[in-house]
Amino acid sequence: MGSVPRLYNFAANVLENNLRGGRAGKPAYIDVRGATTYGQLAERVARFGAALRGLGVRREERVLMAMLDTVDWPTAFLGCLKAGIIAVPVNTLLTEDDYRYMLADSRARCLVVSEALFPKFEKIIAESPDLEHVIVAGDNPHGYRLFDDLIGAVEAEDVTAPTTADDIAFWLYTSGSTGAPKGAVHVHGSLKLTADLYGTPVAGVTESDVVHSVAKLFFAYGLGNGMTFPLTAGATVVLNADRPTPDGVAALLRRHPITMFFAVPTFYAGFLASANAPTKSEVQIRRCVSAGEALPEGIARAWAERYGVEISDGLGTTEMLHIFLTNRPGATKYGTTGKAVPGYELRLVGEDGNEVPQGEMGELQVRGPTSAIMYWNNREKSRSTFMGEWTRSGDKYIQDDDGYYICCGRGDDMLKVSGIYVSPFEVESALASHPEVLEAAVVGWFDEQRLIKPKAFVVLKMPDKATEELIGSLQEHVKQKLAPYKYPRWIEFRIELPKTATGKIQRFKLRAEGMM
Ligand code: 3SK
Repeated sequence: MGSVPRLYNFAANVLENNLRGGRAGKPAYIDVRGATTYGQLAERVARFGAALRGLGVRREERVLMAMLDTVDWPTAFLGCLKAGIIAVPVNTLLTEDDYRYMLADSRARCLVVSEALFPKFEKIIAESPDLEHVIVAGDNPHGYRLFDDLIGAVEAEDVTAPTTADDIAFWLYTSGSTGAPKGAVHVHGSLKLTADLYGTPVAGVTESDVVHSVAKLFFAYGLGNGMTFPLTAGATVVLNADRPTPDGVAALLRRHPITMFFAVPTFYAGFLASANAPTKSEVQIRRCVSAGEALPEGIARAWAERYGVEISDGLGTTEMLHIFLTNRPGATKYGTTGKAVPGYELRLVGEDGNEVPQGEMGELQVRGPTSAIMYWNNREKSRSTFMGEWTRSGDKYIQDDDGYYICCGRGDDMLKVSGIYVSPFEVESALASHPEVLEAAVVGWFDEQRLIKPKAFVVLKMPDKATEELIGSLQEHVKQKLAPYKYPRWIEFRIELPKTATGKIQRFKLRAEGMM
C-alpha cells in the first residue's frame, strides 16, 4: 500500500522520476499549441517556481489559478508546489462575485488567469488588498505580465522547497448547501497516495497510455485524471481548453490515440446521443471511468455495447481528493458504485451516529490517508466533516448482499449537476431576485437519462403572469446571476409551496413528486 517519505515535494518528485526514467523527450502534455515533453515540462515548472520566488511570493502564500486546460495549468500548479507555494486552482465557470470571495478568503498574493477569463477579474483585482501580482496566460497581457514572458525571462534555477509530505500543497474550493465555498486544504503526500492507491493499481494508468479527462483539471476528479495519475505513470495527456462538447471530444478521440478516457455521466450520455460520435474502430480507448454522479445503468450498457469497454463508475469527493469507492473492469455491477478502493475503509452511519445493519441506508463515511486536513478558516464545518480518521461524504448509500454500494442520493439538499455541486438555496435566491417572483424552491429532478438536474417550483407575485415566455426569462435571469450550469432546466409555477408549521419549505415533498 502507498507510503510517502517524510521529506517529500510532489512536483519535484514526479518530474525527477520521469527524467530519471528516461522520459525527457516523451510528450507529457498535448494541447492546442502542440506537445510539451517531460523535459520541457520540468524546465517550465522550475522557471515558474523561480519566477514566483523572484516576484517575492513566499512559501505557503497562495496563488489563485483561474486557468483553462492548457500546459500552462500544470506548469503553474507544479511550479507553485515545487517552490513550496500553495496553488489554489478554481472552477473557471464561476461569477465575478465567486472570484471576489475566493481572492479575499485565500488572501492570494498572486493571480494566474487565462486571457479568456480575464474579464471576470478585471474589476475585482483592484478590490483585493492582498493581491500583488497578476499573470495572464495568453497573448494579451491586459496591462499585467504575460505567463510566457515571465517564464522566458528567468533561469530554470532549482527552487525546490524542502517540504514534508504533510506540508500544505494546494486547496480546492467546494460548495456546501449553505454558506460560502470552503477551501479544502490538501498536502503534498496526498497526491502521491491517490496515485498509489487508485490511479496506478485500480484505474490502471500506465506509461503507454494516452489519457484524456473531460473533467477539467480544476476539479479534484480532473486533477487526478489529467495530472497526478498520468505524470506518476509517465503517460501522455491530451488537454482540451474548450468547453467539452461531444463534437470537440470526438475530434480529439479521432486525432489522438487516447487509451484512457475519464468523463461524467452527462457527458457519456450526450456523446452516445451525438450523430458525430466516432465508431469503435475509429478509437483506441481501453479503459473508461465515470464519477461526479451515479452512472445510470442504461448509459453504461449502451457505452459497453458501442465501444466494447466497460465504464468503471466511482465515487470520490473533493475532501478525499479522488476516488475511494469504485467498480472495476471484470467485476462491475451496473447500478452500483462498486466496492472500496484498497487502502480506504467505508462505513454507513445512521441518524443516531451508529453504523446501520447491512442492507439499510446510511451516510457514507470514509477512512483513508488522502483526506484534506481542514477547510480553510472554517472551524465549524471542518469539525463536522473531518471527524478524526473518518470523513463524511454527505452521500447516502446502502450496501447490497454482495457488498456493492448503491447510491441513494444526498443526505442534504445539495444537487450534483454534471458532477458539480449546486446549492438549491443559491438558485432559489437568484430566482427570488426576479421582480415577478414571490418565492421559489429548487430540487433535483431526473431527466430522461435518469441524471439529476435542477427543477424550480416558483410562486409568482401575480399568478396570472405565468407564461412560457416568463419561464425563459427566469432561466436567463439565473444564468446572469450565477454560474450558468446552475440554471433550473424546468420551472413549474405553483400557487403555494409545501411548508412546515414554522414556514420551512418541504423540498422532500417536491422531490418525491419526481420519483413517482
Ligand atoms: O465527484 C466525484 O465522484 C469525484 C471523483 C474524484 C474526485 C473528486 C470527486 C468529487
